[in-house]
Amino acid sequence: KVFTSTLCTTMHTPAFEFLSGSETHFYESPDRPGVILKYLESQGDAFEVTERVEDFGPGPIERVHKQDFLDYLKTAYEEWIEEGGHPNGVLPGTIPHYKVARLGKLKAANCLAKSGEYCFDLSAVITKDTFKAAWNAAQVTLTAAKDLVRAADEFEQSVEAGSATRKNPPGLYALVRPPGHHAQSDICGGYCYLNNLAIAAQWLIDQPGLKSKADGGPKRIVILDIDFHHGNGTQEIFYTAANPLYTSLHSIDDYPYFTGSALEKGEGEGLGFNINIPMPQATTNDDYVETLDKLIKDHVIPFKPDYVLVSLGVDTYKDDPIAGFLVTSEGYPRIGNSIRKIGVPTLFVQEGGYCIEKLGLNVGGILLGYMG
Ligand code: Q9C
Ligand code: ZN
Repeated sequence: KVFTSTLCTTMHTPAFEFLSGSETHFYESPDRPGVILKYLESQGDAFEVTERVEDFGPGPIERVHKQDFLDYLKTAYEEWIEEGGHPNGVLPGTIPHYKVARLGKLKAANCLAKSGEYCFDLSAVITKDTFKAAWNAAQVTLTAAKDLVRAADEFEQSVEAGSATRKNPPGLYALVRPPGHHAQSDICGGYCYLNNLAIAAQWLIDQPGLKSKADGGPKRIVILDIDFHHGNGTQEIFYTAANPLYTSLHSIDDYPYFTGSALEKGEGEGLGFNINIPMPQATTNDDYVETLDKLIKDHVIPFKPDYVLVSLGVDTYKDDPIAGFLVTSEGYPRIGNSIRKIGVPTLFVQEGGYCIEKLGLNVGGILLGYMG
C-alpha cells in the first residue's frame, strides 16, 4: 500500500544547488515521486495508492524536532524576504563552524544569521512552500505508520489462524519528499528539513496501547537506512535511545563526510543501539546484499523488532549522478527480498535516488522484492 500526497511531492521546488563549486539544477527534483508512482501503477494491481492524509497535528513532530527550529522553519522564508533576501529562498551565508563559534555564540540577530544556525550545508534551500511540503510529508508518513499498526495486527491474527506465514509480512510505503534522514533535531541539510521516518518511529514508540511482543514494553523498532548517504539526522535524534535501533549501510567516502563511522555506537542508554556499516565506493550487488544479510542476522533479528522502518534511498544505483556505488537494477529486488526475510511488518519511507530514468524501476524493485 502506497501513501502519498501531491501537496508534499510537488510543492517544494528549489531552483538550484551547488556541486563541487558550480551551480547545477536541483537533483532532489519534484519530478521524482511522479516517475516512481508511474512505475508502480504500471505493475497491474500490485500496488494500492492512497492520497488520504490524516492530520496528526504538531505533537508527533515536536517530539523529534526542537521548537525553536520548527518556529524558524515556519517563518524563515517570510522573514528572509522582509530582510531583502532573494525570492529563490533561504540559503546560509555564514555557518557557525565550531572552530569559530567555540568561544561562545551570540544569539542570531536576523534570518540571515539564523539561516546558518539552523542549516549545515548549501543543499537545503527554504522556498516559499518548503515548510508546508515538509510538514505534509511528515503527516503522510505518520498516516502510513498508523496503517502499519493495523496491518501488523491483521498479520498477527492471520498467522495465528494459520492463513498467513511469517514469510510474507505486510509492507507499506510512504512516497514523500522532501526526504528526511539528514535532518537532525534542530538543523536541516542534505535536501532534508523534517525527519519523516524518525517522527513516525517516535510516534509508534509513544502509543500507550501498543505493546512489544518481545517484552511487553513499547513497540520495538529497527530502522534500516539503505540510502547511499549516512543518515546523520536519524542517528542524532536517537543517539541516546535504546529503541529504536538505528542501522545504516552507506558510503564512508562521501557526503555527509563527518558522520557514519562504525565507531559511532550510541551513548548512555543508547550505547550499542547505533550500528553504522560504512562501505567503499564501487560497492556491487553481491557486496551489498552480503553485507545487508549479515547486518540483518547479527543485529536486526536479535533486537526482536515489532516493526522495521526502512529509509529507502536508491542513490546506491550505479548511474546515480551524485553517488558512487555500483548497485544495478537487478540488485534492488534482492535487497527487498532480504528485508522480507526479516519476517516483520515494514514501512518504507522514501529518501534519496536521483537517476530519474531508473528511479521507478529501482524503487519498485525493492518493493516488489519485498512482496516476494
Ligand atoms: N558530492 C539524500 O540523498 N549534496 N540527500 C552532496 C555530493 C547533498 C543527499 C554532494 C546530497 C544530499 C536524501
Ligand atoms: Zn542519499
